[in-house]
Amino acid sequence: MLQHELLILFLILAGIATIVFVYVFLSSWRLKEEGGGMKKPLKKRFWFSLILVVVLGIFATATLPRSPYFQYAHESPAKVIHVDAMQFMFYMSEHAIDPKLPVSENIELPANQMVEFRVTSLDVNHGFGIYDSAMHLITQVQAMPGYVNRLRYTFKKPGTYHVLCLEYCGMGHPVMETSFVVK
Ligand SMILES: [Cu+2]
Repeated sequence: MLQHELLILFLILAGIATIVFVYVFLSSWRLKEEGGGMKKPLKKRFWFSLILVVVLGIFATATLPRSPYFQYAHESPAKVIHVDAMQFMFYMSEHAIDPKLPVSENIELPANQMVEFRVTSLDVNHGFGIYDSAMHLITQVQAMPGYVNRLRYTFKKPGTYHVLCLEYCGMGHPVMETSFVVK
């Protein structure tokens, strides 16, 4: 919800900035007729910036709705998985994990339904990277002490998925991994 309000606030501020921009440009047009106004290289830069803004605007409008944040904003997950990273392993559970006595469970997730991982760390920064059975990275999020990062994803294919740490976290980093099953 907050994201939506921020987007509207951003659009309003961007609109105001555009109006000011156009006003300055038009008044420099007028100055030109009076012998002042923008110098040539400045005018070129203006057009370049304007085209850049329009192109980026079109790109953002076309791609932002497809980002997971917008796509899943109003959906609730079929399953929530808690993930606690710790040197040098991952704890995964369907229940909240006790940091003093972390316990892992075997995880089975439904295919074609959105699941949410709530990812945090019990010590240093780690990365929570999910790989498919062919070891292609499909999605990832940071595991940070003091923060819970939510990663929402819909698995299309059943199979075994692997989790690797994506942030160098110490000597045992290369062996920091786990896996779960999608049915
Ligand atoms: Cu690591």
